[in-house]
Amino acid sequence: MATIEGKFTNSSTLRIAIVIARFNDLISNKLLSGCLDCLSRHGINVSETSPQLDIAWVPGSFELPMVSQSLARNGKYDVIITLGAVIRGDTPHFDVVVSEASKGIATVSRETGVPIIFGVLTTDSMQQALERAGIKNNLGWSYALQAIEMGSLMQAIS
Ligand code: INI
Repeated sequence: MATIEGKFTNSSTLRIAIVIARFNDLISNKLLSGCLDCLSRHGINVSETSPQLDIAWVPGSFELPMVSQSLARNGKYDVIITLGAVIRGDTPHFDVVVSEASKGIATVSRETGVPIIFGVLTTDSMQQALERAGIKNNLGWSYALQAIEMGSLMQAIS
């Protein structure tokens, strides 16, 4: 029997892309800083000149799947992290944006074979979003951890 699982001890070999939405950037920037903190503490070079990390900015969460697809197809990355925030109270088309972002990201991930972490906060209010982006907990940190695990797991499988 083989046990196949991701590891957190050899992250310095992972090639990572972050795709991040500018919409609600008060929140997405906080998710990004939590994410970078976790990556850095796991030995990943997060400097401006890092050869293992690229960050792509898109207008909103709706655009996350398309840019993730382009990055996944170029074969350069072991894992992609998407970051964004869709807030129901401020968004009449909340359901459309969330549904397109989540379905699109899942589809791209399956079709390209590159794991893509769904780091889009979907909340009822700005208060809830703030709580999940740093006031109580920073989910950006968790998304980074999940990315390390999935990137490492896929390396182990292949
Ligand atoms: N994009 C978000 O990431 N969050 C939102 O809450 C949001 N709202 O409120 O509409 C949002 N809209 C922009 C959308 O993602 C696209 O960028 C836009 O429709 C252009 O395609």
